[in-house]
Amino acid sequence: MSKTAFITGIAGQDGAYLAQFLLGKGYKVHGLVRWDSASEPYEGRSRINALRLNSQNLTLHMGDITDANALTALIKKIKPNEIYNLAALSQVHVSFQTPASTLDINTNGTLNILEAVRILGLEKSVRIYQASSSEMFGSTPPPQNEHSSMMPCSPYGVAKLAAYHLARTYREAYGLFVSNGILFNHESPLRGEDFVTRKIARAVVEFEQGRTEPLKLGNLDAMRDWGFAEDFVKGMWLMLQQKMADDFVLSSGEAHSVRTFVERAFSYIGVEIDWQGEGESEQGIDAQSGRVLITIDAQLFRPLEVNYLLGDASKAAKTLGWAPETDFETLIGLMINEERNISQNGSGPWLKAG
Ligand code: G4F
Repeated sequence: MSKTAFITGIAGQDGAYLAQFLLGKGYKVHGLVRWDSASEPYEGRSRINALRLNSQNLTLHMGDITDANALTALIKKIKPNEIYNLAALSQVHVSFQTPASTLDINTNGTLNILEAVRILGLEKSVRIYQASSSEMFGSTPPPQNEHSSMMPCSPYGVAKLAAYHLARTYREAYGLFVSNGILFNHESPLRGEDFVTRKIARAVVEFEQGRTEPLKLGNLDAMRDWGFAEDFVKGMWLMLQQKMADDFVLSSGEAHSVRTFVERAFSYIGVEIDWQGEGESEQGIDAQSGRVLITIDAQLFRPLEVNYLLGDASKAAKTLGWAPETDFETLIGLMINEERNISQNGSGPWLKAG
């Protein structure tokens, strides 16, 4: 008999790829969609539309991760074998402006899932994936793995760390099968437009098509371990296929600065960037034409920054047999190519027919 999965945050990048992956495995997939994710012109809508076209086995439910009663009722009705808790406020910079709602969504939202499973007595029949984050490591020096200290530097990181500990506590106290996936940055053409990789990929294509206004960026020197989201959702699923629940880092194992991402993305369209000036006056110039392509906007800096993330996913490799399949250069190329498709056709062939 086919398995049933419930994905909170199905309208997001990871939710869309995970739904596609699980549908391809014959799962019945139920997804929780926040009311404003389902309305135009929110970008999540296009991800959902793409999915809807593909399967009868997908059911979307309007709801909210912060509504404990409704969530409990929904889980009781769906009777999932697996729950993937991906719903979150995921923009780190926004979490500084909305710290209380970040904790409500990212921490209490997770608690609502754990409590629902416990209250409904589903401890033995449901497996839970909790979307933890490398932001929890914060200022801990690289490389980071499951044993590294957690020193978060944002309300987002703090909220995710509390959720991580709640998951571990429910695992030990009540025997819930709940695994934390500690995921380093993972990108794709489905990434929200205010994350730095998508912002850069989009701007590069716009420059290719005649954009004149420089791209404004913040901290160019932050180091991130960027992988491809589609590779990572397989790791989420693998975590729930193990005998025991556990916690796993998923990462590409390579770190690059934002500056390097910019350089490689422009180099993909044949433009070499020459950096001039310092601090807030620094500019990225087209080495050939002398045109200013990048400027710095102080407003895009965060009150506190995570400087260096580099994951060590050797535990996932050994235990899950998981490895990233898409390298940094390939990721940049596929993001730019899809951005070209989006600008020409209005949408890209992000999701394969499944
Ligand atoms: O793309 P970002 O906004 O991603 P960030 O903050 O690393 O968080 C992402 O990865 C986490 C996993 O480590 C997730 F948990 C989280 O939900 C999210 O998916 O920023 C990446 C870096 C930062 O250092 C930021 O300061 O890029 C720097 N940056 C420079 N200019 C910028 C910009 N970030 C954004 N969003 N926009 C800019 O203009």
